[in-house]
Amino acid sequence: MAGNRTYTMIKPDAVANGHIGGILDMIIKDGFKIKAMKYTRMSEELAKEFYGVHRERPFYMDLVNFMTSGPIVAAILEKENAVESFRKLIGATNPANAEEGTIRKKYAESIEANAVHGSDSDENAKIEGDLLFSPGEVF
Ligand code: FUP
Repeated sequence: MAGNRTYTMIKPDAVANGHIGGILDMIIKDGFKIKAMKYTRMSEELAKEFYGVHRERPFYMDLVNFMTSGPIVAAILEKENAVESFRKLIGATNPANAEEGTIRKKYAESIEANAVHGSDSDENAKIEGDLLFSPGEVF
């Protein structure tokens, strides 16, 4: 059975460009409830761990540098079938391929500066949420 939680980040590009409000509005209007949220900046250590699966990829250090370049909004979201539903709302990784009406189509600049993160499985949603939030910060 699909889980009901996912993990997201509004990335440094979208924060710097003033899109926190616009993106949260799209998320809430799509029916997601906020279970946890914080305005923070990833340390290099945290970003390396978070994106550890991409360690061997050529874009890994650029990605780590980008994700630590400024503040982000991190959140745990709840909705039925949350992971799949949220991936649909954010659109393709590369905004050039993102469908109309998706967050990345509206707000992303490039494949790296792509405005938002969304977990790709229930398992990763749990791992990622636990990296950014302690149990007492989830409501
Ligand atoms: P997504 O799950 O849509 O965030 O995409 P991936 O897990 O494939 O990639 C994770 C992040 O790596 C993306 F958000 C952006 C970055 N990335 C690049 O910078 N270059 C690439 O060629 C692919 C991904």
